[in-house]
Amino acid sequence: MSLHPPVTLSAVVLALTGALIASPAVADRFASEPDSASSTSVPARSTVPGMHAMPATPEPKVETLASGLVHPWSIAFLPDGRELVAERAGRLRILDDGTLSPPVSGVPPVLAESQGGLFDVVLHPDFDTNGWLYLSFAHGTSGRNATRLVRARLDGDALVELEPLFTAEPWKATPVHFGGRVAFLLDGTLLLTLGDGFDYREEAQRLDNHFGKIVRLHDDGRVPEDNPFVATPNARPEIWSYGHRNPQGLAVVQVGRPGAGTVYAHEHGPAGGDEINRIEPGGNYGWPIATRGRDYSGAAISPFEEFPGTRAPLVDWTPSIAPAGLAIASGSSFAALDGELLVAALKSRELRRVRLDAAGRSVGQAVLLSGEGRLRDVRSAPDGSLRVLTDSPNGRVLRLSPAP
Ligand SMILES: [Ca+2]
Repeated sequence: MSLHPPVTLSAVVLALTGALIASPAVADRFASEPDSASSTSVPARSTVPGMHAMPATPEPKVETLASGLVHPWSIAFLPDGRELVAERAGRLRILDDGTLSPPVSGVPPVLAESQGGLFDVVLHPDFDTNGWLYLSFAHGTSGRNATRLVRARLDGDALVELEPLFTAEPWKATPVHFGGRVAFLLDGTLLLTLGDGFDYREEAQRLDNHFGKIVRLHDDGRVPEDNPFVATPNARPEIWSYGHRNPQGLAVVQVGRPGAGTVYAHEHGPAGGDEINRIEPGGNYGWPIATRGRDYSGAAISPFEEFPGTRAPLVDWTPSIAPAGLAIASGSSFAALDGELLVAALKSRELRRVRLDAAGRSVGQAVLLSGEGRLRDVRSAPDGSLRVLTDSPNGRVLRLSPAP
């Protein structure tokens, strides 16, 4: 018997894992994932679920502000009117009056494979005075990676003073289901969404890891003392909510709005079971115990669509639309949309409006935009217009405003 059997076993497992991940057969394993580039599924409109009667959708005016972006993932608005666009390939660009800058220097290396890459770019609420911007991305290799959050300052065309703030643990061996959305709460702390890594879904129900979680941090990465599980033995203290699959939409109702501070997130189900949830501290959002989704094989994941102790979604989309970005309409120019959730969808290739009642139930859905391909993100711009990012190797930034 070897003196070091664990080392030998680990080496074998690592080698096998690496070989498996690199093989086309296993890459195809993720082909049904709506976030994978190989996905080309376009359902007929009649199969799109969840549509209810709504007041007539205003026909927006659509302008293309930029094109030629490689899978743009998020956009942020600088105080001087310029916009920052994150491309999944690992580049940050400045959009200035219709002109895209060369890539900003100083962006950390990202794992730009499969679903990995540069994800969110979000400004600190006090960006005007402190200059911090936050980036989330896939860090590592296809066989050993994690979602990471950093902050840095923008100095001209460079990121400086880069500070790593958080890296999800443990590392995973799948290049998919990273989560990666970031949003600040009204108290100045921030939330970061983390996916279940696809192969680790049971871990979403355990508190000793970061798979399938939303975590909450101070703006400098410290753990807030009032996080819900700081006193729970063996729990990761960063956890804010758990039981998520792959949350790629996150939005907070802003000050002065009804329900200020309310947090909404959406997440990809497997085949079916896409959800919008209202996120509350300590909440268990059910995955994979409670879901309406099924495995891509058609096999049941769980016999339970609801389960005691888990939060039911506000909205379930079965079949899936593949929600990938979320904004809350401010109404400052799209008065008809005021307060609605706006969802960018990959698979159904649409920007969807979701109207909620005071109890948070979906009382109406409608399509605001379609025909532009897979949509990755939607944001409310300071002037009340919307930005929509198309998910493509030749991705675009669209500006939506009410037609005159
Ligand atoms: Ca759920």
